Amino acid sequence: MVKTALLSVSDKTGVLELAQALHARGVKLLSTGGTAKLLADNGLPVIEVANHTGFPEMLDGRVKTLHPTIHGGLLARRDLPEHMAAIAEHGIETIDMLVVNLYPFEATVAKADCTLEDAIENIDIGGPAMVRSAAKNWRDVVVLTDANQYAGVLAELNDNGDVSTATKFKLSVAAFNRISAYDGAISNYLSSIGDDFDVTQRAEYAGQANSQFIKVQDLRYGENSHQTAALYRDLYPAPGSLVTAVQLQGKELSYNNIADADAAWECVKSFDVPACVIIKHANPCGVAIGATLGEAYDKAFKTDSTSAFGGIIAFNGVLDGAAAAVVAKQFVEVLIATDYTAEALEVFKAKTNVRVLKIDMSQVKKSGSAWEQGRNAQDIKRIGSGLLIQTADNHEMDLADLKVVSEKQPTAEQLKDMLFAWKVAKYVKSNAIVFCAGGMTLGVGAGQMSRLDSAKIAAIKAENAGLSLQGSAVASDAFFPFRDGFDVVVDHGAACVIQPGGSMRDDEVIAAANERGVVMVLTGVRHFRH
Ligand code: 93A
Repeated sequence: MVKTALLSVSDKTGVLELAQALHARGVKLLSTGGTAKLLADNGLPVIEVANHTGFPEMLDGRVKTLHPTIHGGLLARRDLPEHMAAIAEHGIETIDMLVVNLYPFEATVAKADCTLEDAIENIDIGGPAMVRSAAKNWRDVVVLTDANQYAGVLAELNDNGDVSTATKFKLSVAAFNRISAYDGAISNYLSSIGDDFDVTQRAEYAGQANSQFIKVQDLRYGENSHQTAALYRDLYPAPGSLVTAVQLQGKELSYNNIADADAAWECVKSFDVPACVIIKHANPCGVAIGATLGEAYDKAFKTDSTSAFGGIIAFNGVLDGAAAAVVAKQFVEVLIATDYTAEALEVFKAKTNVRVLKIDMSQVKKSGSAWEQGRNAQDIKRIGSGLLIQTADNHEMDLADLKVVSEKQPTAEQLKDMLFAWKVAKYVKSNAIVFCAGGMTLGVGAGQMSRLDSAKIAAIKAENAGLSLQGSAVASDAFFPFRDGFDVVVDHGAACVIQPGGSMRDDEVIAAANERGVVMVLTGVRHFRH
């Protein structure tokens, strides 16, 4: 039987109605300052915790409920005579229901102007302590930690005069889950600050050290229609990341749309000149840079116009009406840009299915003219009953690290082409072979188990698109284990090759470059992507 309830909530939603219903059932109400005031102002007979314990609230409210009279009342096991005798000896009454929601720590640190002091003051101590006491003693105490639980518990009380053991256990589990999430948020926030405790702006730590996720939405299904799925985002998403996108129009995003949109966006935002990336099945099927986004799109589309059908297209700038009109000629699933002109939006209005996403980059720091990548971003992959976690592949090529290992030196134009190809290869699933020239992809070989096959496929795709590979640049995401893959790309016209190096047979591969009069540049870093 619920005879006494203690209510102490920061979020007062629904608490008055709950207290009224409890009072109507003859339940004695105990409460803390703000909550007690709300109940008293609405005519409910409520006993302030300070009066109940005989100990005043102190230290600006930091000590309110941290008192043996409260915790004894919550923790005493009703089935143990020694427990009941002990509390009786100290004049402690049992508390059968606890209604608590915590200081809004998560909401506080999510504010852009949150200071460390704000965050610290919003770490609830007394609330979680009571929740833990009640949840530990779950057979005897009903613990409510979310306004969504009130109606169900009241209905059960009204129907049966008590709350079932099964419900009490569920509520206890929910209570410990809440405390765990709350402590996780505190630990994440503080960890992300590191040594930099003078930090005041949330943006300073956004995107770092995240291990807590918030559900954004359920998705209609997963990769296939028999799979269920949902989208979660980091508690503190990095500004300019895909999860910060605003959908301006179009059908609901699917699981595959989101995965591909992320691949497109991550690739396109790595360029510091107007660029366009077209993605199909997680791989770029066209990437190009140009004087304008429209030009970049034209070139990207030419790489593989067959695969581009139904693609996900991303731009690293504001899309204007002229470019939008050209893009709208093809079947596009998802469009991403930093913004759109009114004319561009008008073009897509008629195409109501096209999902148009806008990603605000105004909060993203720049190094030179390029957007900075999120610091310490994590890459997480689920495996059977486990996780693989790594720092994201944010390695940026430093020109000084490039080593020309061939006798032939690259021209300025070849160097540009190779660096472009290298940038693209980073976003192509391994084994990746990418032919490029003039700031556009010519053939992309992706996701093959052998580098040799990726090389052949990249060449076939260029041929299918009617693109010449004569004098082209090739990037390979990892070293050539044998000279065979290298020979294939040169057979098809490659004049310069950029690759990490590091193979046991580097000498053989470099000798092949010299034999065939091709430029070879080593990066010393590989970009596997699985
Ligand atoms: O400052 S506390 O950590 N110390 C306490 O003893 C304490 N007791 C309850 N925070 C404490 N609370 C929290 O106060 C509750 O978790 C709840 O979020 C809030 C309700 O305060 P009020 O009723 O004054 O609005």
